[in-house]
Amino acid sequence: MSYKIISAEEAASHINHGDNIGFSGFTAAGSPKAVSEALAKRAIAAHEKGEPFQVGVFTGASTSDHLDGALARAGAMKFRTPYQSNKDSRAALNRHEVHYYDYHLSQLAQDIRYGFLGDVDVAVIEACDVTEDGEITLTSGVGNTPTYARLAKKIIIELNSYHPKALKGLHDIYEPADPPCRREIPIYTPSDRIGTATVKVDPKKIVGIVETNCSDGVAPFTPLDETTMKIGKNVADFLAKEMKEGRIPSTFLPIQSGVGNIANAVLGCLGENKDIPPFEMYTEVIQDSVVGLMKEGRCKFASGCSLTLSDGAMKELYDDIEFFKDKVVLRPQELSNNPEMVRRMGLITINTAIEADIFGNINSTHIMGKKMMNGIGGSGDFTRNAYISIYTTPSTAKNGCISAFVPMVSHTDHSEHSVKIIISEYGVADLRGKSPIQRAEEIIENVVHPDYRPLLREYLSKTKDAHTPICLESALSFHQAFEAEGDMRKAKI
Ligand code: 0RQ
Repeated sequence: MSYKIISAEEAASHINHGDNIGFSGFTAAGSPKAVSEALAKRAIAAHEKGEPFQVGVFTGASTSDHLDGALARAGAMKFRTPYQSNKDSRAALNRHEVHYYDYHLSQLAQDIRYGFLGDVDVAVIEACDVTEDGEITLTSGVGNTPTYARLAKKIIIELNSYHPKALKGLHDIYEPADPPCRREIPIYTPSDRIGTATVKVDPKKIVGIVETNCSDGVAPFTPLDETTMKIGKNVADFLAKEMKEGRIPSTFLPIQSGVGNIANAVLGCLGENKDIPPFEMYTEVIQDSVVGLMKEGRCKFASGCSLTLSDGAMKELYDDIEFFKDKVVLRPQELSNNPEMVRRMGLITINTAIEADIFGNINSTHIMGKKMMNGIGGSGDFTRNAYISIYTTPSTAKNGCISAFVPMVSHTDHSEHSVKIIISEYGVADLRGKSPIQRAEEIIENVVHPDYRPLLREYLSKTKDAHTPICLESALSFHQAFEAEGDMRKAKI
């Protein structure tokens, strides 16, 4: 190969203060690991000399501590988009040290192409292979890489030998044309392939290759607790009943499932419920549970943006790559989360809320309306366009001192007009076709923790002659009680 093999430090020296960098990957999967660490060291050295050094960071979604953590601790980020979940970057953006643009994952690539967010100066791309003519085979996550690679003035490749070259053929790389020339994206079922196996770039833009051998380091799931299992079972029972009663076709519909323990439990429960036929997924993150479900024949196909798998699950998949290769496709997030496909294929979408209000508005992002947790991620892409949009949440947090169901959400990500079903460990609130007062009664009686039902009934009874009976004086009383006394049960309605 005629590309120059360089150290991570030399690679970082190609990046200048003020540059915008597009990083490959989606979650820890496929995110660069070495160049970001070297860049953080470069920033620290510059700061010690009294020189400024900060870059703009575009990613697919969250990354790993090698990227968000290292750059946040070094004070090396001036700007960050579209989603993060690292504790140090979360702290930095809540302190306004990093300006965070929390944005729908499906839309970022096109907004960057439209020129809304400035240039992409450098793309840093994790690959398992690259050819002389600039064909890059990505690793476990795609994210926005095709757009970053095409727009960047310079490209740095992290060639990660942890991932086998046999991954070639797993990816489906495609960028839609921009308006006014855009046509429909011709994906009609989760397994349709419409693009190329590799990201093609001008080889002259590749300034060097950094060799690594490093897993994505995704943590395995914690053992499931009783609450999580009940939520999973409630989701599976609800979907089986919908199918039995003819509101979901007997062939079932593709599933989108969010990240985290609850999402993992929900998938496990769907797999176990034999009233639900073997299903397909059209989702963004393919998690550990999917590997087992595929081996058992319960999940027939998964289209996603990343294989966000713990090392153990990744080994299972890589050891049997030929079995999985015709059952998995990895696409750019512009396609895995595209509203056009979500609506066309009729996705059943399942995401987790931080809190919901009794009228069905959802807060996915802000703690007590102020502090950013992670970001909206793909939840908005999916919820608005779903066949059935489901939100799951435990009914309480922090030993019962926080109710997940409040009079008014302290921040709105998904409105009452898009949310169809809410599920907690207590049951299912079906909001379809219901007025605000009917939705409030459905939520209070079916999913709220019994400790909080009397308070919410009292709140609802306070305002008469109003289509949406909110009470301005006590709409945020649950949050005020938590901030003042550490317990929402002390709310004054
Ligand atoms: O706190 O970590 O201190 O224990 O919030 O809560 O219940 O463990 O839930 O890890 O699944 O995260 C919405 C953040 C849920 C996530 C959110 C506290 C709670 C705990 C985490 P601790 P859980 P999860 C596809 C779709 C947006 C993006 C999205 C998310 C911590 O699912 O980021 O949907 N979603 N993407 O104790 C104060 C409340 C609270 C609360 C929970 N009401 N007030 N704290 N907590 N409720 C994926 C992608 O887009 C990549």
